[in-house]
Amino acid sequence: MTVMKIAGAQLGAIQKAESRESVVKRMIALLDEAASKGADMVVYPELALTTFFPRWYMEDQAEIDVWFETEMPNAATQPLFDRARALSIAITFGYAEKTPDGHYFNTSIVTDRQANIVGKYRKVHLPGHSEYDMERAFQHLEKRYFEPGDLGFNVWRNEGVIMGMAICNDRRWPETFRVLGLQGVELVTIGYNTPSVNSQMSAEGLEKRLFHSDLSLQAGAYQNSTYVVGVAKAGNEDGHPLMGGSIIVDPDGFVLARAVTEEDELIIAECDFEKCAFGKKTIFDFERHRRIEHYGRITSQTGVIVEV
Ligand code: CDT
Repeated sequence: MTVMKIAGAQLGAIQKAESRESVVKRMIALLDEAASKGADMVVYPELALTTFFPRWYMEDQAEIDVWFETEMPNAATQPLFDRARALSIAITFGYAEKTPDGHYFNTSIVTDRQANIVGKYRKVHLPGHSEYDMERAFQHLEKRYFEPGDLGFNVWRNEGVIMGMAICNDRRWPETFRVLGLQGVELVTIGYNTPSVNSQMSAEGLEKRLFHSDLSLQAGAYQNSTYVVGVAKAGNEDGHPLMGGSIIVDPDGFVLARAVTEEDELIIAECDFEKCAFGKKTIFDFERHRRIEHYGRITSQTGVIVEV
């Protein structure tokens, strides 16, 4: 039986001018707080080391490359790995990755408690657009700066638990969770940067966005009988608000912990992975109940085909 205390380390705003070194100090402060609360693992957001740069339109490759990491760990993040090892806490966080052969991904890694990287995921579902869109009040240029992930949705047995990762927009797609669920996943960690209310949106707009995030994370957890930890980068980044709403969800879909601010904030919950077994053996016993002869469209088509 494996029980782990899992913490979500929500990060508040990171301004364009804030250095990676400064952000890593904030991440270490949250790691220390997690250690003081007995955490075994800390989950950080998508693109945790910098501002959410895909909101900025750039053409110059050198200007773009500034936001990418060419190795992990590197000089800026080594102190985080060192502290995690010293505290014996596994970590997972997102960053922009440039590979040695020049490919660009929105990536996350997970470590064991000795700070060894044991898993890597590259974001599959890239939202937004690739060219400057005059119609939009705010740009979301992930399709410009990243290629779709080429690693698929994998799991790793880490610290005795079957873990998988997804990133932000991936959480809105049931396929993400089901592919992980089919590999017996027990913990899905998901960092995100989701735009929040701006001057053109109402408070109801924010309520709806938070609801959709909860709905996606809770449904993914329940329908695959897995713990899910969703962690935000939140707050106002250079005039661009990001919503908070980080949550830890149990395999029944219930929220165990929830962030209440849009700042650096730690949430924590004890996760008894034995609790994943019940759903996997009963209502979501995939082996007994799935009818794959009717699921062909899931992998053979992308858009809607109306034939009637
Ligand atoms: N980072 C990320 O994937 N954000 C998206 C916002 C999409 S709005 C164009 C999300 O699904 O939260």
